[in-house]
Formats: sequence, C-alpha cells, structure tokens
Amino acid sequence: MLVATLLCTAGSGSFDTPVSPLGASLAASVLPAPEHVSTSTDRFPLTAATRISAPAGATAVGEYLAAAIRRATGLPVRTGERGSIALTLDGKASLGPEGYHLAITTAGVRIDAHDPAGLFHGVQTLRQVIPERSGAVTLPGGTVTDTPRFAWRGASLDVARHFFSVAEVERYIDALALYKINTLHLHLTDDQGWRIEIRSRPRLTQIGAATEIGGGHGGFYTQDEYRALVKYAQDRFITVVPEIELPGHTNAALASYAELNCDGKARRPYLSSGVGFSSVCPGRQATEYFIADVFAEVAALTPGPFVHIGGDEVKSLTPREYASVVESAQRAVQAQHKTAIGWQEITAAALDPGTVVQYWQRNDPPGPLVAAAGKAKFVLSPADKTYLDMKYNPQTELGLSWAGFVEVRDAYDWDPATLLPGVGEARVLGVEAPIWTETLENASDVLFMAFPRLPAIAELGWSPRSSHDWDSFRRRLAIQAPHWDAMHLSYYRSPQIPWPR
Ligand code: TNX
Repeated sequence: MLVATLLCTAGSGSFDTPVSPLGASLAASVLPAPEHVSTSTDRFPLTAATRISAPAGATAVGEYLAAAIRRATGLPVRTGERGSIALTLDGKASLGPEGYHLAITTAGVRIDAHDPAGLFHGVQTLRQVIPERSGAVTLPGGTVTDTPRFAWRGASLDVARHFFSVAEVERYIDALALYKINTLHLHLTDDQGWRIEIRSRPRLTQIGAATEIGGGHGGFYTQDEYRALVKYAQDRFITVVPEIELPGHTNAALASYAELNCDGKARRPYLSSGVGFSSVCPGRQATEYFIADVFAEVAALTPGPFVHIGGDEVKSLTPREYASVVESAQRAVQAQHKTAIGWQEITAAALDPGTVVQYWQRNDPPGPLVAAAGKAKFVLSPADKTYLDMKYNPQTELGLSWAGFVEVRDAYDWDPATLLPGVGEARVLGVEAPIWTETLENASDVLFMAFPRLPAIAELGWSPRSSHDWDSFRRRLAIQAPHWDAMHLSYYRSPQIPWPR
C-alpha cells in the first residue's frame, strides 16, 4: 500500500532517471553498485508500526537497523517477532561470508545472508533507500543480489601524527560501515607519537605518547580502550589491523627507550613532519626483545588475522640492516600466529609466502617491486588515487599534495586488476584508502578529506568490474549527500558531482 503523502520514486532503474534526494529507485541509489539489481513497481510503506525481525545469530544487526531507521525518520521502529522487515541467515552458501540478497516488495522487506556480515551489508544497502525525512516513508521495490569483488576493502587512519580519541575513531568507523568497508588499518606509531599502551614498555606511552605534530598533547589508547575500539569495529563487521612501524618512523620509541638507539642515547621528541631519519638499531638484542614483546602484546589485542609491520621510507640503514629488522618483525608476527603485512619497501627483505605487500608509491617503476614480491598478495593504495590526505585541488585548505591533487574522478577511475603489471585480479587482496594526518587535527577534518573520495575506493573494492561507470557513480554519489547532511558528516562539494541542491 502506498502512503499518500509521499514523494514517490523516480521509476525504472535506469541511471538516466533524474535523481532526487528522496525516493530514487534501488538501482539509482545503491553505492557501492551491487552485483545484480532489479527494480519493480512495488512500494513498501515504512511506518510507525513497522517491526524488524532478526535471527538469534544476528539480533544486534536488527537493533542496528532499527536505530538507523529511527535516526533517519523519527519513526518508533523496533525489533519484534514476524517483522515486515525480516532479516534471516537462510541465504545460500554461495553468497559467501559477506554477500546478501535483498527484496523489497509491497508485502515487506527481506534480507537473506549466509553470515551476519552479509546481513549487515544488506542493511547498509537498505539504509540508502530510506529517505532522510521525518514520518512515514515509502521505499522503492526491487531486488539486490550482492557479493564483494575483493576481500580487503580498507581505510587507514594515522592516529600518530595527530591523536584521535576513541569517540573520533568510532565516528569514522560508523562512516566506513555505510560503504561496506571491512578493514580499518590503524597507524598506531610514528616519529611524532606512540599511541598504544604496551605494558612491558610503559615509557612508550609515558614519554612517546605525550607529543604530536605542532606541539599538541598527543595521547594514547590504554589496552582496555583499544579493545573497546576493536569491539566497536567488530560490531560493524570491520576488522582492525594495527600497525607498529619499523624500522623507521620510530622517533617516539627512540625517545622513550635509549637502548633502541645504536649510540645508546634517547632521542628528543619530534614535532614536525619530515620522514626517513629515524630507525631502531638493527641487530641489537634490545631491539629484538622490543620487537618480540611489542608484537606479542599487539597480537593479543587483535582478533583479526593481520598485523602491519610498516617498513616504509627508511633512509638511515643499509639494505642488509633494513632487511634484518623487517625479517625480525615478520618473525615476531608469525610467532603470534598472525599474518604480516607491510609497505611495498618490505619486498627488499626475505618475505614469507603469506606476507602481504601494501603498494603505495607510484614514483618508481613497479616491475622490480612486483618481481621481488614473488607470489605475495597485494593491497593497493596508490597514493595518486587513494591517499585521502591529498588535496582535492590547489585551493583545498587541508592536506598535502606530494602525490598530486586527487579529485573524485581520480580516486574512482582505475582498475585494481590492471594497476600493477603482472599482478592480476587473483593476486589483489583488495584496496585501501589511507588518511595521513600531518595536517588533520580532528574528526571533521578527516571526514572532509574522506568524503566523497572514500565511497569511490569502496566501490572499487566491492563492485564488479563490469559495473564501473563514472556517470552512474557520480549520480549515485550525489544522492548520498542528504544522508551525510543528516549525519553531520563534513564533505567536499566537488564540482564533478551533481549534488541535489
Ligand atoms: C607517505 S605512505 C608516508 C607517510 C606520510 C604520507 C603523507 C607511507 C607508507 N608513508 O609517512 O604520512 O606519505 O601523505
């Protein structure tokens, strides 16, 4: 039944349909673009009486959806038995761990998945067709069958250059969940600050956490706070990958423990943004113990399979010295039954077959790097496309520009399967959009740089290659804006996007 007072949908699923912030069709609304989508003339009325049922294994997903609907519409929608919105875990195994099937008909809404993560992603799709306006609303009919292209759809956040509170990181996690990002890589240590409590090395946070770029107070997560953050992400089906940078980007550790320096002298805190100068002393017993102890504690805080060992931009070691520290870090991670991932420079060390390489730097020809990587899998973060700390254009106040200006189309228009010669689809674990925070001080700065480029990287990670279409993408991106406005997410109003108003 149709609720009479409502603006209705724009009709068929064609991307040529003029998009309106209220009531666009399923095909015209969903971002990342789904694998299969069909639209129908059915309409589902969402009212104060609507109830959501969820299976025992995913009651929290039902509650999450109910809260999202209440936030968007003000309707007192709750979970209950035999809801007209039914979430089930009866989906086929072929949907995999993250896929879902969504059907919106006049009689009701159903989301079927094989695993709770799939239900959660289906819920994000449904949220995108719920208009941001108070009172009863009508949802456009149709079906979606959807599975991701890549397993690793990441965002990373540098909490070392500037510190971000647990609440700020949670706000970013909420934004990531909207676009089916499933990995949050936290850059926890760098020259300017050490941000995670390590109980066997208390000075790391007593001394190393007290600074940040520009002279602010810094900060760190206690292990309990960090555990809560990991849980908050996990509840949104996002896996946290902690990064402990080695051998370089370590001044905060070198300032905290004199024994990590070859000359045995503690370094002064570092508050600016140069790179490449710092390194732990290779081969020293103190360094080996440090690496083993730190990764043991970090791995114990990590339910996910990956721990990041850094490895980028070291200018103060010989190649042999560099490789020896990377290999120690890799061993320490493996000793904790985790898989190591590191920046592309780690291909200069002897890598174990499972170790993952994160590609970022476009200056060097990729051939030798790919050859050195052997059979390793890649996470792709090309700086000139995925670095969300790059300015959008010369006028952008925040951000850097060493990799160029990155407009929305630059972030979107590339294919992960052809970026690196010799690294095809099967060797790409996924994509990741990093945010480095030399110039970013709070959650609103981070969101402004992430939106609207983060959804572009999310779509490259999730959607089938065949759906890649800039014009479709920019129209679907445009109608995200009312959601961002309602959620108070700051974003850049790129002139490339046909924003609704
Ligand atoms: C390069 S990406 C870095 C970071 C900087 C970033 C700034 C990478 C592995 N290293 O240390 O923060 O550029 O854009």
